[in-house]
Parts: sequence; structure tokens; C-alpha cells
Amino acid sequence: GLKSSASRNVKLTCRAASGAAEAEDQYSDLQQVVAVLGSQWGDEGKGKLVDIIAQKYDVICRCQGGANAGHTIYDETGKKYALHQVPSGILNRKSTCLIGHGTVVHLPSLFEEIEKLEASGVSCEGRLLLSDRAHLLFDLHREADGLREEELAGNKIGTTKRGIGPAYASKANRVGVRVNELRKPDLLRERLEVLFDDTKKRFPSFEGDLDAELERYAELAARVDPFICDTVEYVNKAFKEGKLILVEGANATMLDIDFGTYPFVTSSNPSIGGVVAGLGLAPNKFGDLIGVAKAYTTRVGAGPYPTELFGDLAEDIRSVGFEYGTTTGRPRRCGWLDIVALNYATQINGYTCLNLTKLDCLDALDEVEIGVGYKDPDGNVINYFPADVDYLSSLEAVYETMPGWKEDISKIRTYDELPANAKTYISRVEELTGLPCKYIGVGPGRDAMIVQQ
Ligand code: 2SA
Ligand code: GDP
Ligand code: MG
Repeated sequence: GLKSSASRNVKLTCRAASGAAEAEDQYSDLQQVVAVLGSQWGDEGKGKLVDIIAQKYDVICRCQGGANAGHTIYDETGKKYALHQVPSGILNRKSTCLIGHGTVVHLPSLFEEIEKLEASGVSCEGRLLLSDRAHLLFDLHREADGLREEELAGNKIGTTKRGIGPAYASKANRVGVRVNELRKPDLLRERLEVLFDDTKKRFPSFEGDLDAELERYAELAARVDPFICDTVEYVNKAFKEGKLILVEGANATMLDIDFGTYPFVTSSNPSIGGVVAGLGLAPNKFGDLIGVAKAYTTRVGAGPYPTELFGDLAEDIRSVGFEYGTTTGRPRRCGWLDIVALNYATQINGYTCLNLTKLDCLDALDEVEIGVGYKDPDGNVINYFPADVDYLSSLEAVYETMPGWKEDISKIRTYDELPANAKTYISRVEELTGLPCKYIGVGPGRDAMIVQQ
């Protein structure tokens, strides 16, 4: 395959300083700061790659989104973990996991997640940091999300109903509450009063109990206190000390509030800009930018999706790939790989390589298709991703058809052993994107990854 063009100059010095790396391994050529970003509509398998790389990294960071994210990972014994707000690096007991200020944090569910992890023997104490600048997501944001979706009736966005949109709206509207403000009870009361009033005015059926919420947050404030940290200071200090820093993207570029299929998007920037803004580490510190792409595509929620499949084939892919929401259990819509969307995401994020995931889920197919363009109702073929969702909805994907490999690849661990047709497929993706598919996922487990050297 193609080689990544990124320079490798920081690698050796930072590794020596960090002490995090033991034996040289297949992931040892990664640079000091790595970001793993979703390139489609989410659920590409970001969590799995983050968990793998995190075994050697010191600080694992989340920068945007909240409990809408769902990252499924498996430990070395095959035990499954579904993470939402806690970074997927938590299984590396030596790493510090950081929740950056670009996120919106629902404390009750964060503590539920922490409790579940502790019950599985994964301690978060002393190694989970929550930004003092992060915004709090209250139950009223969740209720507002649900009520808004109900209002939209037939035109629902299909949100996760985790309150993400309303929480970012409070932040933009300058009525939000930041984590550090939990330490100021009078201010917290004042802010919550405004939030309760606004929500009641907007949704008359909303019945919030301000005093009960204040009481609950007084307890949560005490509980969260040891986790609170100036994460901008922390992450920059860690960088200077040569620590290895890994960023876990949540959601994906095609759900980005600016670049995605607006309004069928999430309310943050899951693309690289959101990482920089939501963490506080400058763009010139970043090394590898890994775009994660499924060998096909999925989407949960409403909105146009040109390579979507319907009928038996969609059903087959859904059941083989077990395509159901990690957070909500919703069935995911399934379709072919979309190169137009992938190239759009590549352009925006500047990926240095791809992680092509779930290639094993295509094993049984006679033929595999790749979307390489869109045809509009007048017969014009375009190869860019348009802004207008109505126009996008009118487009039909143009495909290249490739022969399937009809072989179980889930036990294969080297590129050379892959069937010829699988290699041809990977090479075609590399040609069409101009990026190396450096990592190729062939199963959900930590070991089920082929690394192209
Ligand atoms: P929201 O809740 O306001 O962010 O929803 C807005 C849109 O963003 C989509 N979205 C997602 N798409 C895929 N996966 C997500 N995470 C969970 C998972 C989803 C689940 O990992 O499976 O469990 O259903 C996620 N989060 C948000 C959402 O579907 C809307 O289209
Ligand atoms: P994320 O949101 O991008 O972290 O992805 P999710 O965890 O929501 O969904 C990806 C699902 O695919 C998870 O259940 C993973 O365990 C699984 N998965 C990841 N990579 C692979 C792969 O290469 N092959 C298979 N079969 N499953 C994978
Ligand atoms: Mg997910």
C-alpha cells in the first residue's frame, strides 16, 4: 500500500522520555500526538483503535460530544465494555484519561459509567480528569431534547435524546454552567434558575424541580471535585514532558455541525477543528491523524445518505456487522462505502492514514461495491459533497463493482495472507482516497487488526 507522508521526527525522543513504551511493536511508528477521528456517520470502530493504541499512550483525551457517543471495546480476556463519556483508554491502567472542555458532561451518567468500570475492576480514581471549563449537561437538557424531537413529529433528527443539542445551545447562549462553577453554590443556583425558566417557557409541559436538582448537584459537586482539573494546562504540560497523547474523536465528520448533513447532525464539531478547540492543544502539535472508515457505511438517525442500501442486503450487513446503536440500541442504516464522503472528510481533517474497519463483515458477499460519485436528476455526475440536503437527497450514488473474496478473514493477521480480492479492494480504496489503509480491522477484538508496515 501507500506510505503515510507524515514526518516522524518527534517519535524517538518522546518515547524515551515517557517510559510508556516497552517493546517495539506494530504501532511504534506513531507520533507523540495522535488523533483517531470518525470519517463517516459514526460507529466506524474508533473505540477499538483507541483502546489498542492506548495500551502504549500516557494521556487519552475526549474533546467533544458527550453521552451520545458509544464506543464498544473488548479487553484481553474478551470482556465487553460500552463507553460513553469515559475515554476508551481507560483499560490501560497506566494511562490518564482526560475529558476536555469541548464536551458536555452529564454527571449522573458519568458516575454510573465510573461505577460500572469499578465493578469490573477498572479503577478511575486518580486517572480520570474532567476539565474545569467543560459544560454541564443537566436532565433538563435531556428533557428538552426529547420534547423537541416529539415536536418535530415526522421530521425528527433522530437524536440520541441525551440532551446534546440543548446543552451546546445553553453554552452558545451563554447561560450554561461550567464544571468549575459547581464550586460556587450561589452562582449555580442563579444559573439553574435561568435554565429552568427558559426550559419552562419553551416547553410548557416541562416539570423540573429546581430545589431537588440543586440538592442533587450539591452532592455531585462534592463527588466530582477530585476529578476536576485545568486540562488545558495539564495536556500542554504533558506534551512538554514528552508524554504520548492520544485523542479519541466521538461521532464523526459527516455528523459535524458545520460539515455534516445539516440539520441532520450532532451539535459539536467532531472533525479536527473541534479537537483543537475542545482540548487546547495547538494544531502544530498533532502528528498522525487517523481517519476511521468502515469498509461499508452506517448511519443512525435521519438525514440523507447516498450509498444507503435497503432490503435483504442491508439486513445481511446489519446482522453480520451487528449494526445496532451502542447507546440507544437503534438499528443502524447500512450501505456501501462512499468515497465522495470519505474524500470530503479527508480534505477537512487532513488524515495521514486510514483505519479501514469491519472488512470481515463483507466476507460472504459475491460482489462488493464502492460509491465513487453521485448522479443528479439531470444525469450530471458530481464528485464533491454538496451542502444542500435536498439536493443531496436527490442524488444517486455511482458505483464501481468489485468481486468479493468469499473467505473468512477474521483469523488473518498479516496483509500478505489476505485473499487477493480483499487486497484488490483495499488497494482500490487507497487509490481513490490517496491514503494508506495502514490499519485493517478484521474483527472486534484487540488483536483483530492487520497493520500494513
Ligand atoms: P445527538 O444525540 O444530538 O448527537 O444526535 C444527532 C445526530 O447524531 C447522531 N449520533 C450518532 N450516530 C451514530 N452513533 C452515535 N453514538 C451511538 C452509538 C448511537 C446510538 O455509538 O451507537 O447508540 O444510537 C451517535 N450519537 C449521535 C444521531 O443519530 C443523530 O443523527
Ligand atoms: P465507535 O463509535 O466508532 O467507537 O464504534 P462503535 O463501538 O459504536 O461500533 C463499532 C462496532 O464494531 C463495535 O461493536 C466494535 O466492537 C465493532 N468492531 C470494530 N472494529 C471491527 C472490525 O474490524 N470487525 C468487526 N467485525 N467488528 C468491529
Ligand atoms: Mg459508536
